[in-house]
Amino acid sequence: MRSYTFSHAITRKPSTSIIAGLRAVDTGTPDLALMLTHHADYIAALRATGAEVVELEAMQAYPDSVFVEDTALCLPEGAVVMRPGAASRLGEAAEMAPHLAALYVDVRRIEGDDSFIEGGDILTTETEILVGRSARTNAAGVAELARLVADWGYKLREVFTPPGVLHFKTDCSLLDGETILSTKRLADSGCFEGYKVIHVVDGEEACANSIRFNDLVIMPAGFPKTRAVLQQAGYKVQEIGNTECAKIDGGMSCLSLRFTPTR
Ligand code: CIR
Repeated sequence: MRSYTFSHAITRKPSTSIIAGLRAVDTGTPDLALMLTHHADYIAALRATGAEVVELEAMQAYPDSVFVEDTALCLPEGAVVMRPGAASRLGEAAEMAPHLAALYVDVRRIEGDDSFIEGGDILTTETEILVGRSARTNAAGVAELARLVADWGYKLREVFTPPGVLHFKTDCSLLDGETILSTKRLADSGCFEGYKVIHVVDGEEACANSIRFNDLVIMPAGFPKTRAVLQQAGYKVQEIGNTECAKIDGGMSCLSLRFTPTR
């Protein structure tokens, strides 16, 4: 199950510049000390599954650089360095490239001047790669990624992130080889036809951004109804505090790159 079993993860420490992180709505200043505690809990959860976690140093120049997921797509065959659509984040991707090159033989890049794509818009399932067009990810970026991964035998399907939603995975997560956790607003678009869908409970939409990482479903703390649904469905759930990242529109998937490099 290559889509949710992983030998490695990469994370990056949040820096003091986190207070300048991008956000759609201002709900207060993130508290770095509390965020660091949550971040350490998150890394401990990844490690508890047996994975090796590479912890990168904080980068002051990039306030949102804790959200490493947006900088790359990591597949067993190789990694693709993204071109983030947020101008303040473009440079983060190049900073990630050498760390990927240390673990992969094949590192490719989205290069077109007009191509923009962020990892948060990409959901890799067992059978395909779903990419949501969004304010950060455009048609040229999707087309360029489709060409790069076709070479490794992957089918890419372009879908659409709902208006006003930051990333495709803000609203969904992979739970296993055939099951997706999704908000109703995203699932209603029909993009998960053929999959089994578990809906997040109404009022708990913010926990749709969770991750399946080896034997764990790691979800943000504070969504007891959806947690109970997942536990009843047989998933082993681990909650992690996310109050500070949530202030700058971040969640469980954004905080890591997860992968098993095979070459
Ligand atoms: C941003 O707006 O880019 C950050 N404040 C949040 C990025 C969250 N990343 C993700 O969902 N993959």
